[in-house]
Amino acid sequence: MHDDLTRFLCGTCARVHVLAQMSAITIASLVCGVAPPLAVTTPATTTPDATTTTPAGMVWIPGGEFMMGGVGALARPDELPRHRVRVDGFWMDITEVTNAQFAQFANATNYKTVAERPVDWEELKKQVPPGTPKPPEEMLLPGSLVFAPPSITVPLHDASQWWAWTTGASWRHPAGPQSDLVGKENFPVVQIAYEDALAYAKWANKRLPTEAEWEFAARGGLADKANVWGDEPVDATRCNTWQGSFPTNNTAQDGFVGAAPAKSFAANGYGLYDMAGNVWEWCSDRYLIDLYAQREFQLGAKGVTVNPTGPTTSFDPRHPGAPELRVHRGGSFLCNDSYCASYRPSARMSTPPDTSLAHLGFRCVRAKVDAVVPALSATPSAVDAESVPKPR
Ligand SMILES: [Ca+2]
Repeated sequence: MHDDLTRFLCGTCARVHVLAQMSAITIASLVCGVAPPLAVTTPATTTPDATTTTPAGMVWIPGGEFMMGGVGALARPDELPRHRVRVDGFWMDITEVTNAQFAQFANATNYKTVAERPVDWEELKKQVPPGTPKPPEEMLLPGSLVFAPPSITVPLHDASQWWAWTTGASWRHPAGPQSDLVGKENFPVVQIAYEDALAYAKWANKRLPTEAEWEFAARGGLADKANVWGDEPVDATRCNTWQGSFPTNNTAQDGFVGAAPAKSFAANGYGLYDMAGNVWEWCSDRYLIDLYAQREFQLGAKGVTVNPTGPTTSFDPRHPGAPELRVHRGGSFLCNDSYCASYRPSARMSTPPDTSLAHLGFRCVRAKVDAVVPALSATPSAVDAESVPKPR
């Protein structure tokens, strides 16, 4: 019966998410050599006050202008065209939010994550074809999607081969009810839905980064580089990804079959850890696959998008039934160049806000002016191009 629910959920949520990963290599092959000319990241536009105390566990990311979008042959269509974006400075968590940090929040608030609640059929049925019958109650028990690698080679177009809906999976039991967090206090929290991340951020007097802020920070002050460390290709010393043949053989050459503890690999130029690989990180923006093309169409090739907060609608043809999709960035321990190179700072991915996954977490930011955390309703600025119609 769980297979049936897996199809329900995969058909609406995780399946497209993973299909997007898998299709990366195919899509990337279509865009070789089309990246615009290189540009230079400009100096900071804002700085923290001299009297401002650095928040614990955060680092100041100087604002500036940069070329947002994919560099090199692995860039996918949704990362293009590269275009000018300016962001103000902000504080950012040095690491992904850890299990220990999320436990502080959960213990203080008694918050229950989406995965710890029964599946809401009224919400789910909005994402499945009309007339889809309601699953049996036992299939709507709390749970989440767990990576369950097959023992034999499977076609990479069918993500249901390695994602399994698992009753009892949650951030407390990320690999299913038999798993726990003992000894993993410093690992990134996963099985976090978008609304869970928002709830934590509000409690912490922080917010999620916009995807522009996230990409600016991930680049670490390096302009026009394919990776957060430069143009050198990924290898097992750089970050936590998948080595071996996905999804059957994980050689863990980098030392980690699954997630790695925070700070297991070198920080980027801004002192941020795991901006490449390890676990995906939610951003605040809605996902729109051709957002960058629409920005260029509206502002021209030399136009500057300032502090973009994302479009007002979301759309991803890989996920046509989803009423809403949110962006996540950074890739994960499941990224492999055979189908996905999303450890790159420009890589974008979409997932419905009610979906949690075994490789999806987050980190937070705090702007200098965030004395009170603003609502994350994604209000476009006057000069950005985010209020664009849904493409057809
Ligand atoms: Ca690994």
